[in-house]
Amino acid sequence: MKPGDFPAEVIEKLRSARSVAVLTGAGISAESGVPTFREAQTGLWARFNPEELATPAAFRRNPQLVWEWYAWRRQLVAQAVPNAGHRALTEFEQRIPEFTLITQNVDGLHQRAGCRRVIELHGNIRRTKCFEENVVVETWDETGEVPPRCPRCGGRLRPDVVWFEETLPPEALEKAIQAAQTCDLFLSIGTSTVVHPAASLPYEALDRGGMLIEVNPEITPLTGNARHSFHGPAGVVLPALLRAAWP
Ligand code: BV8
Repeated sequence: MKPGDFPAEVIEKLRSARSVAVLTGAGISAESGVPTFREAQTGLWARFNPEELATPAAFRRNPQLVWEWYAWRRQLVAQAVPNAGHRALTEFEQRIPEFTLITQNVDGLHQRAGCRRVIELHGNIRRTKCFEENVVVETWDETGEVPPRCPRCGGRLRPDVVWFEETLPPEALEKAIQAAQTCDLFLSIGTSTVVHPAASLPYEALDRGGMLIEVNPEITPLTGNARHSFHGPAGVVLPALLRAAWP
């Protein structure tokens, strides 16, 4: 995509916007080699659907299986580096007075790209917490037991992510809704917009007159509601949009 490919009203909106809110999903990390949620069911994990692995019930049923799935994803994230899409959003943050980045991703790549105002709606795979006490645990004895045990209560350890049927961190969700309701421009990037309550955020912006723009190679349930939908990879579209707005 070339800077000239963007409608003038989008460039004008970006340059004049006081407040911009962005929602990202797994698609923005795809070009960093982190499988999207749908793709995370490849190879030996193809036998499971995500909701089977990412729920408290799945962990109670087979804690070793769930821990190892997250250990596999954690090493993929550890090897990944932020891509041009992540870096472009960090530059947007530096040029827009009020910029809020809301992510469903648990990979921490936005922060590693230097983005400061990141709201993690679904937690972070690089943190670990106690399944019983629900508090983050920094260190534990590697006894070989999988999952390892909490050094305080002996409960099992789990990734500090939000599983299906678990409520989101109230403060993060409140801030995200606030940002969506008060933005001039809402960007939905690399998300299939099927998982709630994250998927309702673009509509919070729409309902209050915010301009909605989508970046996704595919059509999503949101596409029909977006003022503009740029069908390309985030790592290509976002740098081009940045150059178009601030040549
Ligand atoms: C809750 C962390 C209260 C863990 C995740 C209302 C209606 C229907 C259902 C519900 C509802 N409200 C609640 C529910 C239930 C459920 C839900 O939404 N279910 C869905 C499946 C219908 N929600 C919950 O359970 C939430 N909790 O509501 O608590 C409660 C309590 C008890 C009982 C009921 C409710 C918790 C949701 C959070 C779950 N945790 N992640 C982990 O990561 O392991 S969700 C996880 O999946 C991700 O975080 C993300 O949110 C989602 C995946 O979506 P995407 O990120 O969009 O990824 P996906 O692979 O789908 O798509 C990638 C997209 O990128 C594609 O469109 C593709 O085209 C595009 N793409 C690809 N390459 C690129 C690209 N785009 C740009 N550039 C590229 N290069």
